[in-house]
Amino acid sequence: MVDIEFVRSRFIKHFDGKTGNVYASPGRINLIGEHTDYNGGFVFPGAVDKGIVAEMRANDTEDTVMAYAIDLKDRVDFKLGDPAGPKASWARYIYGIALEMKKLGVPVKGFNIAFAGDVPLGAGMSSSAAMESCFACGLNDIFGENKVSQWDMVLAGQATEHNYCGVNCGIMDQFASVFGKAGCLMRLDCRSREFEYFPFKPDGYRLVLLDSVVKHQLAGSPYNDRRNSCENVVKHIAAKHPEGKFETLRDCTWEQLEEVKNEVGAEDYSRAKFVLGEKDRVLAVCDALTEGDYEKVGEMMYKTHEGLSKDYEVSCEELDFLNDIAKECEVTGSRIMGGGFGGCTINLVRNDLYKKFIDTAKKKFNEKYGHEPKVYDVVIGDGSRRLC
Ligand code: GAF
Repeated sequence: MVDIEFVRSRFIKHFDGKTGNVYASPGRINLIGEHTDYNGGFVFPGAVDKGIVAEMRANDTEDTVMAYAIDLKDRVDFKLGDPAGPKASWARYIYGIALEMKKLGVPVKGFNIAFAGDVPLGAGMSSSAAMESCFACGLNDIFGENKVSQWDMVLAGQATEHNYCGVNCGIMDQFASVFGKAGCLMRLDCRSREFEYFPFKPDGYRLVLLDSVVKHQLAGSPYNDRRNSCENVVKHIAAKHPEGKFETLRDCTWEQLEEVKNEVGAEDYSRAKFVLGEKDRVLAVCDALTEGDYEKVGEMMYKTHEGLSKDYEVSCEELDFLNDIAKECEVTGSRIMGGGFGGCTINLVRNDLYKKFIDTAKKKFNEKYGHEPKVYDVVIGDGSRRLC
């Protein structure tokens, strides 16, 4: 995590010299369960030891926010009452979450905020959810007597994406950032919102991310298009079965999907097929972990990659290349992580193969693309909290 004193020194320098409270929220990894959250399925994420640290303080104005993005050296001031909000994309997360927290009854007034992060941007580790949950945690503490529940903060973060940032995401990223616990993955049922902490210490294995450095960008149509495809399939199935209750693909069976195959078209059919399979794979991975069967976990990860690449079509050449290298090096499991369209692969690697895998991936990737992938060893950390 970013050093508190570093953030504090900038907060003092850029505002009136006074200090505020400091909050931290992490990015996330996800072992398996991709694009299942907005389909009411299961996900299996954990928070990481990298994230966003923000210092915040009420500034005694009615609704003026003075915000400084330390890493970008960019200052933006705006009013919460301005219906257009700020233009800078990073400032829209602050504007959006403040308005969403107001909707939840928090009497947010003007405040100063400076923040920095060490979760890589565009790597698919959800720097945006880290921002939303960090700012929500701060506003809840400063203006709301911490009355807003953790789940409501998750939903406020998601609503910020939907209403101010153009991404119709699910709840996985904000959930992981708010509820994360060091050393644990979390299996979340996105329909019932029940979840369970899974201590994760794979004996003899480690998790490592390889960042293709292809910038993953979810705003815009490709992510939302996938979601629309899934919803379209549900609509068709529901029309065929007026007696049933079909809210998401979670409520649909393989047989029902086959019934609408010709009506929905090949693209929507393939996407829904991936989602149905992915829902089952999360449960299979949880069982395999309980039994210490890491080979099975790995097998599921490769299947997920294949589905994300061929059926869901959210991979890219560089990520497929990294996945192929993992296979060649006999890495136990490897797949695209997060929304896709760039970012990282997540790899479950036996300790004795780790060095060979990383060296090979760096060398081959560099030969093909002219730069090495970045390597992040996964450390599973805590969720949103006040630091001081
Ligand atoms: C992104 C979204 F924000 C999540 O809600 C989730 O859908 C993920 O892509 C894919 O699993 O991170």
